[in-house]
Amino acid sequence: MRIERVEQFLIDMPLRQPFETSFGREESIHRVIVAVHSGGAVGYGESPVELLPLYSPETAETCWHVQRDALIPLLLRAELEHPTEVPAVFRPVRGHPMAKAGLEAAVWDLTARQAGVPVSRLLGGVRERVESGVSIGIQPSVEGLLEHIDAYRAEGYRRIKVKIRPGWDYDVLAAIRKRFPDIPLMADANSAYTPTDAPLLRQFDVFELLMLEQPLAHDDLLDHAALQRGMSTPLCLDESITTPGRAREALELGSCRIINIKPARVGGLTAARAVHDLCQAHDVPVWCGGMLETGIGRAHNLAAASLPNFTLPGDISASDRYWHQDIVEPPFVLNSDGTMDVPQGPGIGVEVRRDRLEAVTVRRAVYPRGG
Ligand code: OSB
Ligand code: MG
Repeated sequence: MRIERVEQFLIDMPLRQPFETSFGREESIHRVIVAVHSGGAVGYGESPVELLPLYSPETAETCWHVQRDALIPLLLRAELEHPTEVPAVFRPVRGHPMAKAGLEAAVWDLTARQAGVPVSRLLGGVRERVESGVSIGIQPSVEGLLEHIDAYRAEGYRRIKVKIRPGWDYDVLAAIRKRFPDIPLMADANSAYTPTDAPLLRQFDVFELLMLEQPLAHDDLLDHAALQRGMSTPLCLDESITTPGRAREALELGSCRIINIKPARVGGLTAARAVHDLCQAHDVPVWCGGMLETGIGRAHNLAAASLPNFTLPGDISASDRYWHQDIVEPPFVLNSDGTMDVPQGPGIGVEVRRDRLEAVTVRRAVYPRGG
């Protein structure tokens, strides 16, 4: 297969509710959507980058630049048999996993559409439904947070994740446990603590959390290993796992007992599957994280989450938890049992509404083969 044309869209899409984490507050998402064309078919992918390098070192502008000047020229010269060959095409370019992941995702969608199979099947997925959890940002008040938890529980979400940071942590978790003693609960610090906070973090053990996600530095493995040795709560790494190699190091060091796999953070679905396989060999469960994706990235995340070792509920929530109107149709909905269907149609199994995509596009570029 030859990619004949690549389109890039920088979008700015308002969130229904602002999302606040230890690193900042977002009211709308800025990210790069790509479309790859071949033989009259089109595949879509999403790079869930942000405006500023606060979660990941990548940004919307670095993604745009690296795709335009480095990755798209490589893709437009390649001859591909299968999407798993894309990482080798991109190998000369160091880093920039999200920029790579968006393009690779589009090739997965295109290839699966041409073969008439879902991306999930092409990847080796085994599940037609995955368990959904929800990630709740930092709220103006504890009472407000408890109300959100109540509402999401009523909708059916199977696990609640709350964002924490210094000053919004122990007392908040204690209030949640008082109101909801038994719910599957976890906390995500997005690297807001340092090793000197270990005595406080160890106190979280009383809350019997499913896990504590990325308490320490975004690129650390050693301090997490030391913290894990002193805590009964399983640690889960998100930011620190940027490649399958980093996952191998974390598993060898004992830096965590669970890994949050975001396909975009590790460079794409091929790398996500490699991290999944490594964790499975180490008996370490994984779950699929999210980056407030549009329906395009959400569909690719669902395909990843259909792999067998994704045994914990993921941050793959319904479209209406994020958007007034998603850019795909049908939107993603939560089943009453708290699961979400993995689309079974060709490719990502949902249709991209070009009119809606264009309505949120703030910059567009087209790159023809040989152009
Ligand atoms: O740390 O998992 C994270 C959103 C943006 C950046 C980082 C994270 C998140 C979330 C939201 O937790 C997950 C989602 O609902 O997509
Ligand atoms: Mg996280």
